[in-house]
Amino acid sequence: MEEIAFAMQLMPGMEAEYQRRHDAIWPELSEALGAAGIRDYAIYLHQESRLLFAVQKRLPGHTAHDLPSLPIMQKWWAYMADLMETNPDNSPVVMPLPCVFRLM
Ligand code: RM4
Repeated sequence: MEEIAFAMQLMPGMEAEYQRRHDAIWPELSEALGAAGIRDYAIYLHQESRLLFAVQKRLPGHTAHDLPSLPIMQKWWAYMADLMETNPDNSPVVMPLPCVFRLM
């Protein structure tokens, strides 16, 4: 299973709201992520910079690249757009984080 890490940028003062919305994540969205082959998805917050550090595993044959076209994903991104740095289509600006060390 491959592991992917990326960062996203949270807006000032939105930490609690970001947490609140993820504590109440829509079951349809969780299901869509799972159906796309995403597993063990965690998002950490660097409090000083408000950088969100996301790490997820992807099953072989995953369809994560199809997620942006799903209505549920687009709805979630529209809902989250007031909290995060986004692209014109409401998707979060994603900064890839290459892995530089791993100890198994
Ligand atoms: C984040 C962001 C990501 C999504 C997670 C569940 O705030 O919208 O794109 O994968 O939520």
